[in-house]
Amino acid sequence: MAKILDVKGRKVWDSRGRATVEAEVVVGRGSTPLATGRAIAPAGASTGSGEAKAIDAAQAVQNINTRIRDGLKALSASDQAAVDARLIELDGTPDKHRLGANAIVAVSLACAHAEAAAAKLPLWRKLAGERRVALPVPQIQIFGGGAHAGRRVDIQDYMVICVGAGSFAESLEWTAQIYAAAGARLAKRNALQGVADEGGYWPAFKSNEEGLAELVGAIADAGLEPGRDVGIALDIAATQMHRGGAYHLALENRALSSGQLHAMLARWVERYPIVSIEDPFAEHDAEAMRAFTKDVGDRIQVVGDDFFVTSAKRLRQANGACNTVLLKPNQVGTLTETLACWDAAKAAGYRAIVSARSGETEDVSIVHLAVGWGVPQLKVGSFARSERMAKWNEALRIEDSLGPKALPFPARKLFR
Ligand code: 2PG
Ligand code: MG
Repeated sequence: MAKILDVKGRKVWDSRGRATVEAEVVVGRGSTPLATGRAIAPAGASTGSGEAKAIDAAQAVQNINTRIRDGLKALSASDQAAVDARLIELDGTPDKHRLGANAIVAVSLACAHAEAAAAKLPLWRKLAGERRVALPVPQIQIFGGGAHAGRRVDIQDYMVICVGAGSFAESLEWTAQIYAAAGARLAKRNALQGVADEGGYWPAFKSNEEGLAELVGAIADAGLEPGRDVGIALDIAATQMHRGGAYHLALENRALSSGQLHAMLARWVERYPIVSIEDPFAEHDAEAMRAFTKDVGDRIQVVGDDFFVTSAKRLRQANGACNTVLLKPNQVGTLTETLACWDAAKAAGYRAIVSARSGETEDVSIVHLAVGWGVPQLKVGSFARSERMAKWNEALRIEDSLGPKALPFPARKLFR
């Protein structure tokens, strides 16, 4: 059984040019190294208050090179739960701020990579064991707003889900056409202001609803049928617009009560081919979340991101709020806790989506988690910028390597 021989931290840089943490874990037998695993912590911009806390990257690196290395040495690398339990114990705080959630998530993931490398398996295969796997259905951003684009529009993510696609590769083919069509439409109207943090277009819309109309137009321009071939997914990231008990739509210069926001979103669900809405209400507005799920949850996914912060405990207490959970390893800190949230979701009959953060890197670990754990959806940002494309391309490689051995692509089963 391979043991952890060494753990090393390093300061590296993310897609927003901000410092982040890379970890390397060396595993071996006796004192002979067998394999090294490496992972990088991502970072959010629209974070939930219940998230595990990242600390200054230089401090997090120092913690890896001292307390974490000393604490993990000689542990069995194959026992991910024991490694993660040790990390939690070494930190000793409920929100992981002592060692830093960025230090902890990088080490936890690097350990999984090292273990897979020692077994000479891709990480997804190591996680799946003998189980057959499917590629996850991608949610791909076309327009970016909110905290990722100077709040030029209030809605954070306008995304597409290729509900009629027969494979991951086909989803990307369609998305490429939609992304190009959307850019051309905006450029023609002089409404293209650049590219937001996750690679989606940063648009000059006059209202938030205009983004929906433009998206439907772009899908049609790409020669696809809105609703039948391609559905719309939104991340309202409503915590970001909630102040003093009201939801502020800055673009439209108005503030809405929970009930008014509910009515607006329900009208959008009637009018547009929406299949998924994330964080429609703020993280503490559980009553509104429940009422909305009751109203539209039989037709669309109601996704909790800030609302659940990848916590199995919060999911078990959801009591009818949302029907889908976003899984972000750095929101909770370790792989074991992320997997526990997915297990809790399955037990409660909730769907799940593995998600990247707005600050990302070339690290593609989350693709392996989605495939290996059998999570049927993946959200990685838009269809531009290499920190996004690296992940989509990794999924293509996995699909290619599986060939006919893959389980059927789940898009049509989930959404039609
Ligand atoms: C979200 C994520 C990714 P952030 O809200 O879902 O889009 O954003 O990483 O900034 O929290
Ligand atoms: Mg979100």
